[in-house]
Amino acid sequence: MDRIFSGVQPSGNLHLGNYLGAIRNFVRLQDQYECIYCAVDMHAITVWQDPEELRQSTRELAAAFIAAGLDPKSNVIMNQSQNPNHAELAWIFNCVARLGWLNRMTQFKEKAGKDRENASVGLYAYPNLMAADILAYKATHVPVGEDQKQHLELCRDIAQKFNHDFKTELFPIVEPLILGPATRVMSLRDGSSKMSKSDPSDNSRINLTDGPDAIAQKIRRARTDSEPLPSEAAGLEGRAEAANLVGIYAALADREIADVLRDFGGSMFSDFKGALTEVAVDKLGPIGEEMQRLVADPAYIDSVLADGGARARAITAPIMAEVYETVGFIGS
Ligand code: AQP
Repeated sequence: MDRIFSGVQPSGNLHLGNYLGAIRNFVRLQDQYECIYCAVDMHAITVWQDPEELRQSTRELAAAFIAAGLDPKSNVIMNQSQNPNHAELAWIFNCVARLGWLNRMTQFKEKAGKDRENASVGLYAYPNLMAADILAYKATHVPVGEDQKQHLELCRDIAQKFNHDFKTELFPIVEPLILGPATRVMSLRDGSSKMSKSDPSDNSRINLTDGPDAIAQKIRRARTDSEPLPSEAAGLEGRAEAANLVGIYAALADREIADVLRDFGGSMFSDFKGALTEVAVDKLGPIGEEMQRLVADPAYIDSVLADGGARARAITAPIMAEVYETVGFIGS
């Protein structure tokens, strides 16, 4: 059976983009693949995290995985730091990846911003750790949102260079799985920027823990234009905010965009926003409630993560032994 690895950073404010771009697809893929789903806490600390909040966000993310429908028995659910093989392989990949490759990564440029000199080395080398996360398991498929495409291309380059340099076929060339009509959910306040955990405006995103009132208020306040909705997808061209809301509706209602526009073409946003609120509350409400129930039992969450960690280490140990042998290290 092919193997999936994917991760989400436990950096708080888990949102609708993380759900539609990643977590929901994890759930849909769990019956077709052997899956490892990870709260990537080592990625999270590439920017400052308060230790107690990191612990809390890690448990919240594990709760979101389970509340969204992932079975912790048939999938590995863990936090990244439970398995030191990720960091170990990342070091080897630091020696395989080229500076020029990392210099092209747009996410580093966006996150480091103008204060590049002050960014952590970890933030810069983040894609090498991401490649190690995936390849330590010889995972073949990685479900992600659109924004991670470039990092996955780098992961393929690293696998290819390692295999070439050491004359081996040790690492698979991974395939991204970018699925559904909402692979890049945009901010509710600005249709040109991605919905993101780190956006200072809470109104820019729908958090998975938002209750019905907060969801309704954020959708009501979501930026739109003054035109009615078009009847065909082509009419969304150049209307980023409208396209975003229609894409979110289609994803949550499990319908095609064309089909949604057949129903809502000609409607004003006030009507459409009412329908969007209904479907968002209907789909996200039960997940948020279940998350709250689960995080109230940290001992249970920690046991899921520890069990996942042990199973993860058992998968990567023989792969790391192969890597050591290939690279010329003595020991295991
Ligand atoms: N807006 C989005 N639309 C669709 N998918 C998204 N993802 C993130 N934002 C969107 C997908 O969620 C998964 C986990 O992302 P991450 O936690 O690794 O970090 P990120 O991509 O940097 O996400 P954020 O939420 O925007 O965090 P910050 O603000 O810290 O940068 C990935 O599969 C990602 O594609």
